[in-house]
Amino acid sequence: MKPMNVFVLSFGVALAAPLAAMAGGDHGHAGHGKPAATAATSAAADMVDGEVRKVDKAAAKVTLKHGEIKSLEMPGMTMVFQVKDPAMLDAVKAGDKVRFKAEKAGSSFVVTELAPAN
Ligand SMILES: [Cu+2]
Repeated sequence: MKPMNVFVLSFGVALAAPLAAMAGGDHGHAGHGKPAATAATSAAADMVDGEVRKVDKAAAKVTLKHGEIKSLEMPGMTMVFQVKDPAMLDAVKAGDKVRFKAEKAGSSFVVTELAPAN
């Protein structure tokens, strides 16, 4: 019976390891979005990937599904942004993949740069 006990023991260890790794990875979510972007030193480091959901040029607003925005300490989500200049919205439409830069202005967020992703 001894060999069986050894087998059960090592199986238990092998199973526990990946579970521990998963739990740890979850906690790291907020801080470890895109290592490549962190390494970049240019202004492009602040650019965030997003996808246009809705354009409201009359109100100077755009709804973006965006990835993590480190500078605003915001996780990925879909939300409405003001745009600095409504003319910025001429270049994009719903469904477009974009890269943008946003900053906090009072209680709202303003997109200061917006460009098609490709
Ligand atoms: Cu957001």
